[in-house]
Amino acid sequence: MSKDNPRAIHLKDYRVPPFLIDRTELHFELGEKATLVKSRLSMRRNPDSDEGDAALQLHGDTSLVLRRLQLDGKDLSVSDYQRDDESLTIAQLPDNFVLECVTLIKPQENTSLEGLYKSNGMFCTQCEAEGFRKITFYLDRPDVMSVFTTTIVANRQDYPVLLSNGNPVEQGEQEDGRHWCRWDDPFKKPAYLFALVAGKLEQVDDSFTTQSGREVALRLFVEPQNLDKCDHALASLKRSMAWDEQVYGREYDLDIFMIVAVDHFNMGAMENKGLNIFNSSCVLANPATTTDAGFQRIEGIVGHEYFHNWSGNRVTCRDWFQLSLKEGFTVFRDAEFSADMGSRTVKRIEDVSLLRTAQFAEDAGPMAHPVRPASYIEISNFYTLTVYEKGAEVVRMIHTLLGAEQFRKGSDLYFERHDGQAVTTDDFIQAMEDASGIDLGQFRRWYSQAGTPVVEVSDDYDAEQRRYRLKVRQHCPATPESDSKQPFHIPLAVGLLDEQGNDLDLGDGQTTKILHLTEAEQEFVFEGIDSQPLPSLLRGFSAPVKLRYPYSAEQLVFLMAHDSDGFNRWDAGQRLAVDLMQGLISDYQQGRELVLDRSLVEAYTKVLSDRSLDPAMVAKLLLLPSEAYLAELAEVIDPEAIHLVREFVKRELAQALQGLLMDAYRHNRSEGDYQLNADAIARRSLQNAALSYLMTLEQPRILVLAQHQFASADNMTDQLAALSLIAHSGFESERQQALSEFYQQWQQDPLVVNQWLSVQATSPRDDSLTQVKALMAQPLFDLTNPNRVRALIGAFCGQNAVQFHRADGEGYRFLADQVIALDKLNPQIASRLLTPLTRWKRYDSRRQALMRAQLERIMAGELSKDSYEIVSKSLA
Ligand code: 0A1
Ligand code: ZN
Repeated sequence: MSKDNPRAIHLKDYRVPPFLIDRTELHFELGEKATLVKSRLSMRRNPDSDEGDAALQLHGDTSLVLRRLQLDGKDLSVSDYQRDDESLTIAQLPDNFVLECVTLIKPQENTSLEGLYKSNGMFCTQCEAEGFRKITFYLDRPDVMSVFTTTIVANRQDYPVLLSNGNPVEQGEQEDGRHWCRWDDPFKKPAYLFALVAGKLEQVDDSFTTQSGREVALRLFVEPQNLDKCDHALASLKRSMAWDEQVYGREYDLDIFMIVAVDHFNMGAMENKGLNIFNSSCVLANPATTTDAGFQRIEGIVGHEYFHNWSGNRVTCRDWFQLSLKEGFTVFRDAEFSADMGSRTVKRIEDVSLLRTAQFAEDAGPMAHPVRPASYIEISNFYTLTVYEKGAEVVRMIHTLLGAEQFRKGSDLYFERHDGQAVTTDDFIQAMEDASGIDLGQFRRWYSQAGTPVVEVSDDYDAEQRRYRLKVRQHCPATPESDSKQPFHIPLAVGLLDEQGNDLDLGDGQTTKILHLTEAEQEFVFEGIDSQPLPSLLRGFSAPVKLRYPYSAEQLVFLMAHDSDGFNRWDAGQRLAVDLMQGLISDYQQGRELVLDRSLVEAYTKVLSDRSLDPAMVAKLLLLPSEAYLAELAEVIDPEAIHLVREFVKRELAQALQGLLMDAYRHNRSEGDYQLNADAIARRSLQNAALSYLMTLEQPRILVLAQHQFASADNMTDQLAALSLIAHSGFESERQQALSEFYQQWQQDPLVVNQWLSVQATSPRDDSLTQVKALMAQPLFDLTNPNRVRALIGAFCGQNAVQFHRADGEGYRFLADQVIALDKLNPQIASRLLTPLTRWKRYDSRRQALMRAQLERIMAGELSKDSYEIVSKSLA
């Protein structure tokens, strides 16, 4: 992109809106060739604005065809307003006025999936962050909140269901085969929460009685073939509603809550007021087609969107820099909900794994930004792991610092003080401070400073004085926004173990103590300690930092067996495996023979032999650090060495532990008696973890086990696990047969076909790029369907490091080709796909040059703002 490079928008330039919209009346006439949108906006000058008699500048995309504009009932002519690519400006307006506008749009041609578009013949919308301006001219910013009334007119035959936000108030028939429906949303909301759906949909009904005794109708709309996949989402929704009442005292506010499932969707789901729209992959489920992880994911996302009704909708963001106000808080809420519904430790392990691999990598790359960014070119690029996941960690730390009770007082105050307002992350912290009396002054730096702090701990023990000391240093590497960082306020949860592995009493019966790190260097002294303790540091991952402490292998094995903190027991295993694997990676690079240290075998033997452990925990303990995590930790990433070493360790462990693994497999396998509960899920996870180790042995008898599991499975967890092991194995004809049988069985189900594509895209075999290209050429592939793109291109480039980073650079060329093609269709998906290329500086010089060359090739063409921002920042 050479001409007119897009400009950055800065937080420091924020100004209150010069105009407000009290009432928004919308009228849609949906048509196959075009859709007519009439708006009637009751507006006034904002008394809080200092911009005097400023002109009104409405947002509006170039694609809008303006048919008519009226001010207080009088037509405006072309000379009364100005239009450019992004806006429409009207000067000399009175203090109060009604603006009426007629625009024409073409949803059927909208492949960006922002604004109003069509998915499988159904009309639907996605307005966050700035999609409403593709529907009509408006003040499309979150601090302009208005009540909406929406009338939808459409052909009854093709669009029997007409939905929008709020409550249905009127409906009727016309003589031309069209019908209409009017919706009224009494709650003020910004335009990003507007939604409209029209289509041939079936519905499943349920209801929920709130704590104050109001009955709320719950309605899930799906395409007819998906009616058997609705129960889980509805059950999850009811659990979410009850949980938010119990834990946060938050009740639902409308008489109806609707969810619609659509196949074409850029993100996971959207919290539109009263009318959530979901990517079908994040809501539809049944045991035959959905894995256990899928079920859990859906429960979490349904909860997330529902929780937004308070944290996001009733109280929303002042501007998009405050995105983490709603997202960080809501991710924290959904994580706690999932922890309460299942295993708290397992949920924590999963969330921390994601944070430590993907978010830490983001923090170390060219797109690193604070939880509250200071500037952006395209806001869609800032729906990131930093804003969501690190943002949730920051809220979690506030919870840790305040304790559950004070935190609840803080959230009550926040909701009460700001109900109906658009506010900032600082307002959130202020409410927490005001309610608890705890000073969060220094803590606020977590919102303004990017980067992952490193915490280095050393210790010494004085037997004579019975004194134990921890010395702690923190520093944070430079990131694009700043080279030097002020110390963070880090809550470091610590326990001390005696020689038997029991927790020491750290005062008042406390076995875990929160140390407040606030300076670059600090010392913490523990008195009355009878013998040298072993520290258990950063329990529960109490802060999003990299912790360094020189544990020996022996100490880690001890922590794995004894730490009372479940998360740290798992993390000790990860540290042990990481240390060994890093050694092996360097052995491999220097051509030395690979030999696996016995400590890991011993540790895993204990884990597998301990029948008292929860099988879900055993499965987690057995899972070796991922290739992505090892890459994140590496100085210079060597994808091939990482992959080969991890496979080597897995095979060595499988060889040494064959008997125990086979026992674990047999003991946890249940045939023909499918259940979806915590115990059954845990057993399946251990069974499949064991099988995955055993398959590395490449023994025909194990292949037979996997084939039997594949053929006899009564659930997708077992079938897909077996398929992927067989498909990634060296058994050539068997893999082809399994892949083709699976496709035959599931070709009618697009969500399962996506899983089938991903299995092939993530194969470490040398032919996987060729396979991916062949699959793209088949009619089932569709570049305008983001789920297909993610399942195939996204999975290959983002989850198959060893093949994507092929030494010949063909993986990079492939990604660049796809981004160039996709950027014209769907800029959000194109720019998200780019992530793996942005990390080029982490690789060896040969790969660096190859990756850079592809980024430059992309940069040379016409680019969307989305992709321009990512590529230009990567090359800077
Ligand atoms: N707010 C939604 C997800 C979402 C994010 C970005 C979007 O467009 C840029 C659209 C939807 C959520 O957190 O669930
Ligand atoms: Zn969200």
